[in-house]
This record gives sequence, structure tokens and C-alpha cells, in this order.
Amino acid sequence: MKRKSTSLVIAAAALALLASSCGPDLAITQASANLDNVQQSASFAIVNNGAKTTSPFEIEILLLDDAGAVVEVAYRKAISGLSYGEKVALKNISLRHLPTPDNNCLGKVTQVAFSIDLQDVIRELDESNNRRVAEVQPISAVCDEIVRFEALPIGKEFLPISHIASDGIGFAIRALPEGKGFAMIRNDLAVGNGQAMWLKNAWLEPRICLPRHYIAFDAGYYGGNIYLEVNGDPGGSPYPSLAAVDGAIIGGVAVKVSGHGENPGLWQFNGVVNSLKIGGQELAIDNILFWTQQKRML
Ligand SMILES: [Ca+2]
Ligand SMILES: [Ca+2]
Ligand SMILES: [Ca+2]
Repeated sequence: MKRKSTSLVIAAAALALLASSCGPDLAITQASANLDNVQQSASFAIVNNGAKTTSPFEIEILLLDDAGAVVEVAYRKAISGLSYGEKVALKNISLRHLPTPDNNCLGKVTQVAFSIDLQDVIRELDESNNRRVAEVQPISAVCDEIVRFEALPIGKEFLPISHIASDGIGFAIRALPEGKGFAMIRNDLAVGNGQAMWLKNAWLEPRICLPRHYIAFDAGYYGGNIYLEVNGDPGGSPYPSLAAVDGAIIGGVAVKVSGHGENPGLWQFNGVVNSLKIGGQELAIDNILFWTQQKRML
């Protein structure tokens, strides 16, 4: 009995070896989604387990409802090809730009589907390992106060003191003590989606006229000092690093921060915010959520 199972294992291994010598096999090694009231992001990692390099192909993330219907195409990327054993890992892809009143703030999304080579342009040894589905809880947050910075001109330097507006929220740009400050809209950063706000020795001050109970945004820290002022309290500003800020209570508001330039994260302000200023020497920001409901988020 034991000999038989051993020979079966050997035969299977030989078949696998033979098969792997014949072509590529793209496979998903990680697929996860944070899709809730606070975080909307996904991580996706793939590998080529076959012996041949692939030609270009696409990867895709779809948001689906209970019936499997597509609510939004969340992400699509062309991969130029993978050689044997080569991996691609995409961490914390932001989906924070997607909830809109038109799609019911993604309130019907219960599944996130990750696919490789959906058009099947690559002939693979195994076509059955190219899709994974993660279950998620539907979002119950309102989404009409997200600042996406998509309508502001790219590349223009907003010098202190400038006043700009995006998605119905006004902002003042002010100078940090380090001087020669400006803010600029860029579309060449991994932070957020599309256009993002780049702070170079500058404060970004949203004009808040009603108290907010939670504020969060995508962020990438590229170095230098971080300045914060919440409800008039500067806390320990300037903070020399993300670690120095994370977990701070400033103006009675709990602050959590993460995310460097190449691996963006989320900054969260949990508590009653009547005024907020965010200052960075090299800091990118996008998809700012201003939450008005009196509901604990964390
Ligand atoms: Ca495959
Ligand atoms: Ca295929
Ligand atoms: Ca944006």
C-alpha cells in the first residue's frame, strides 16, 4: 500500500515536472481586500510557476454584489510579462476613490474578485488558479464628502498663502517654518488614485465648518518633518518620522498614520475635529474622507 502511494507521488511529481517544462503558469499567491467604512484597499500578488516567460497580460480587481454582478471595475493593470518564478506584489492598492452616490457608496458590494489573464491571451498549464474571490462586509458609510483632487490643474505650484477647492471643500495652503513651500497636484505618485496633493514644506488646511467625527486619507510620507494641528493643538510638532506621530492624541483626537511613498498607507483622525492642519516637507495626500456622522469608526 505504501509502495503504491509512493509510486503515485513519484508519477504525479514526474507529470508536474513534465508539465512545468511545457509552458507558463500564472497563479495568485495573495488576494485580500479591506473594504469597510474605514479602509478601502486591496493587495494582490501573483507568480509564474511555469517554466516559460509569458507575453504581456492583464490583472483585474472587480467589486461584485451578492448576485455576482459587477458594481465597479476597481483596478486594471497591464503586466509586461513574467519569467519563471518571477513575482509581482501590489500592496495596499487604494480603492478609496470608488464609493460615490451613483453606486450607492459601494453599499451592495459583498465580494472582491481578483483575476489574472481574464482575456486568456496566455496559454497556461493550469487555467483554474487565475481567480480568487474575497468576501467583504458591505460599506455603510456616506461617501459624498471625499476630496479626490481630480479637477485641479496638474503641476501648478500653489504658493503660500493660496486658497483652493476640490469636491466642495476649501483649503488654505500655508508655509511651514522650513520655508520655500508650495503645494502641487501630481499624477505621478503611487499615493491614492489619479491626481494627488503634494505638500512641499507646506500646510494644508481644510476649511471645516461643521465638526467632523472622523477624517481619513491616503498618504505617502517621503521624508522630513511632519506638522499637525488638531483643534488648535500642535501636539508634538514637528514630528521627525511617522513612528513619532502614530498613536498620538492631538487636540483630543486619536491619530493613526502609516505609509511611505512607494507603499502608501492611511492617516486617520478619530474624534471630534473642529479644525485640522496637515503640514509636510514631502508628503502626498489623496481621497480625504470628512465624516460628519456621530458614529464611532474604530
Ligand atoms: Ca494559471
Ligand atoms: Ca490563461
Ligand atoms: Ca485623486
